[in-house]
Amino acid sequence: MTFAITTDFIATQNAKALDAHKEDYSALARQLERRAIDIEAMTTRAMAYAVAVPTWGVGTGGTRFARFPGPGEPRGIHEKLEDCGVIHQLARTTPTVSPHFPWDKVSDYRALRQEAASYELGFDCVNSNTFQDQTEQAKSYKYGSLTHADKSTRQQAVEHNIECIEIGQQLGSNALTVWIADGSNFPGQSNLGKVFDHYMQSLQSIYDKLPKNWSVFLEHKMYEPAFYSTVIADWGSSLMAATELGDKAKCLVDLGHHAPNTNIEQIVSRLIRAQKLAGFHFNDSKYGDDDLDAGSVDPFRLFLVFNELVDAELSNAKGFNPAYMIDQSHNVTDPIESLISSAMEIQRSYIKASLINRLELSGMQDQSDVMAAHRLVKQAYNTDVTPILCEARLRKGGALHPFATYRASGYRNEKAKERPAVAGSSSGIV
Ligand SMILES: [Mn+2]
Repeated sequence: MTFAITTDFIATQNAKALDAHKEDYSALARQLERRAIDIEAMTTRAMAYAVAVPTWGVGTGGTRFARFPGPGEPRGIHEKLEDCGVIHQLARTTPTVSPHFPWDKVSDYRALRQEAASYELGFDCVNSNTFQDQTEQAKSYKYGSLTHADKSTRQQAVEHNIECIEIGQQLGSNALTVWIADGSNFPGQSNLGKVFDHYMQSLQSIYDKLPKNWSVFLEHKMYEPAFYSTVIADWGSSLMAATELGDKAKCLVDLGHHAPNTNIEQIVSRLIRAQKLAGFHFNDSKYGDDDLDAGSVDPFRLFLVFNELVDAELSNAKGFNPAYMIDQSHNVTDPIESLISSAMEIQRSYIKASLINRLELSGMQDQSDVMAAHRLVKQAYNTDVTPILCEARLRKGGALHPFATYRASGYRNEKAKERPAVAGSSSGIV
């Protein structure tokens, strides 16, 4: 019998905090009422919001310098699902997981789907991996995968992506996310035009195998591991590729894959207009990384991204149906705590952006009333919507305070006893 956090335990913890929560919720309801905002509508929106958790996120991450494993790390997909289940059980906003292959390979995917369902989890986009070599792999990806100079290496990478689609179909997924590490470290190493042609040919072969109702999400990344040029480095290359491929191809925005100071919310707006926004990989960064927890460094930027998303949602922008996923590396924290915290910050940004009166803002913009428009947006950002998030979790059977409840449960200590460390685990390396 493995340790699990029980419904009774959550209820007991919630009971202790209930009176204070009710007081805060009523106070916020009155505050929002003065601004003609119905708190119930916001709570309903918070309850409906969902973001996927990556299976690799529940393992401790690392850098190219070192990895410091934490206690009780999941040793495979089954334990990863168990941890993802806890995140959703407490925070109630991560009902799907995004698997990664070959890391999450099993012999029976229908059984895996049922196993996930036992934690009230479903499967989101599947992720392929041609950025590292696997044992038993014929061709190496050292000099590239989908854009490699050698045709048979490109073919091997294409076949892996097609296999991911087949696995995804069994898991109930409907999208494949493709990120490649291909690029170069030296001027002259590769022909910048030719590698893009190779990318297009390889992607076309994958695109042709997409089942009905499936999409392929193209993820760009400015640099790393290639440091001179990356084949799909920016949203321009991504949009070019997605446009050429067709309607089923869209551009995925990873918040950490841009140059510092890039106006990401504007990119989001452009992709929405082009009907090419696939969705997000949420994380945060200070410099050129993509590893920090969503909302931990620059919550205002996260809010501004959601300002564009909510605007598109409420104006019924054509073709707007983004997939939301967290993609970050947990090197110094308990991954479950980080993912709970990030899921709550993402949901918080969504609700804050929902507070903005769009009609009023549009009027101010039309009048070029600069400061009034800015203050309206800032007022939403400055509103503490915590009681709304608490209420949403409470109504969905989650924890009023997920972080505190998780700590009080002793889950990590129990798992440390059940899961002795294993050598060579690839979990968490992103
Ligand atoms: Mn990513």
